[in-house]
Amino acid sequence: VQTNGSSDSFIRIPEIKFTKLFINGEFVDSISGKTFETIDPRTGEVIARVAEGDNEDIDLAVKAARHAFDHGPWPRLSGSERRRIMMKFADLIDENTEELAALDTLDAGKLLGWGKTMDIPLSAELLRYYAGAADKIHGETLKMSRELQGYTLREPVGVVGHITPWNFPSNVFFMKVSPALAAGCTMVVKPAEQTPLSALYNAYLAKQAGIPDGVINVVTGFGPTAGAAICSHMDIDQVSFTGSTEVGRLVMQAAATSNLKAVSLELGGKSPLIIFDDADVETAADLALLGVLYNKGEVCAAGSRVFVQEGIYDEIVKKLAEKAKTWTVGDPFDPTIRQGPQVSKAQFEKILAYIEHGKIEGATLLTGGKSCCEKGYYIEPTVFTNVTDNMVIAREEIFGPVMSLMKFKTVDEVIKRANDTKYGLAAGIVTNNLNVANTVSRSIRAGIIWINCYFGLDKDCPFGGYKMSGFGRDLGMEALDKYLHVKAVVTPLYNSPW
Ligand code: TXE
Repeated sequence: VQTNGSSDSFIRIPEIKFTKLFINGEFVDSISGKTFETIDPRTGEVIARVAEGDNEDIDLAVKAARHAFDHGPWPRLSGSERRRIMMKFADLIDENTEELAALDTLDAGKLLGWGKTMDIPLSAELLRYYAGAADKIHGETLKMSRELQGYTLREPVGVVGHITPWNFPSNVFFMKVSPALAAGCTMVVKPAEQTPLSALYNAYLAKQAGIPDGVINVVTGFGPTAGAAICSHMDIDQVSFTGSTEVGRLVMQAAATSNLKAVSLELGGKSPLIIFDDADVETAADLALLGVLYNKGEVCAAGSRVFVQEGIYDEIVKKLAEKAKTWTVGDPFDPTIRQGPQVSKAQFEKILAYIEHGKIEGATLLTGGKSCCEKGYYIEPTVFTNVTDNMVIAREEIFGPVMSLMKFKTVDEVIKRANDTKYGLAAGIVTNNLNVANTVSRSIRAGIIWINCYFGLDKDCPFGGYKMSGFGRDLGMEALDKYLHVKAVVTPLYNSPW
């Protein structure tokens, strides 16, 4: 592991322009006047204090969104008008790429280089992708079997609550906001308390683009207060949540005991990457490291369980050890660094506790295994070998740069073991054997399968889970459906009495 803390010349800290709630087109203080600290994970120091929204602020934001939905222009505009405004919004995201990427680097410890070339451009592309669909939302003519004629309309579901996590603050914001905008919904967004800054900046850009007041409201604050208020609100029609499985359960409970609002959940994972004997060792090792170290392992689809077939196992172990040593950890503003700090002290400590657990359970530490750098929440890329299926590090989502390596013999065996998890978000397969790739991809119960790649994801590719990884899809045209009701309209065909 190479660390870097020496030169500050590459760091350009962005100015923090927006720290208040964004309700009905205005930046306002929280009703209580309370604020909370957002922390720089590179140092543990405070970046800024941000307005702390609670029940009453959510209520105000919902009233604004409801008014904008029931009486405002947004749902009534033609699809092409909505498209035009969303395209403008996307252009503004592009123009502010530097600033937005730097905010996520500061708030979440994400690599600035990746933010500028991947996260923020994808955010703009998400807006454009769904903008392109805004004028193509239509129903179908029904083939009725009796003497009736019928057709369907697709109408916006109404006021949507989006609750987002801290690992991809910009991308998840736009994965949810863009299709909801295209559908004609209005919304309240509650970003994660660890990373509130880019969401507020996005709200500002939305206004500049001409999104009418009340359509996008952003209430920063904590989960058990502001987040819970969204889930139990009687006037929110749908909630779209990305976060932990534990909180996903609370979201459903609150929806069930309030107004039965529709729910979609994108939750955790413990995804398998399966490397077969015929794989190229170099490529497979690179994929395995990327799968678990990308975004410092803070990825719901991380390939954290790596199954390697026995014939290639020793070579892969050797290669992983070599490659992990060259993986640089340090300041995420530095373009030469590959891994920044974990998002928060809580996550940092949680990951280190899992690493200790792995050692106690008897797994062998191949690389890493401890924190690094003088300050901040940095952890070495950590690879455990000799992991067994029932160890805690093989079963629970660690959400950090920690790989569990396991050996297998046959295709049937690895399918069974890969599926032996409560999660079902993603899986990777490395092989040149088409039959094996086809058999395994159809047998794994997960929402996305990557063959000879990992994180092959784009705006057009539906993303979501099986089992306790949740339900409903973000991305792709499937995500648009989430924000649309289907209404059937029926008339008699020949003046019949009914
Ligand atoms: O998640 P939370 P945390 C997993 C990952 C991580 C663990 C804990 O394993 O280590 O979850 O992270 C809001 N009602 N993922 O504690 O709490 C919260 O404010 C309504 C996987 O940060 O689930 C934030 O906006 N909302 C994941 C969002 O939920 C509530 C991404 C996520 O936070 C709430 C993040 C409540 N009662 C963590 N309590 C993924 N799927 O990518 C919290 N929130």
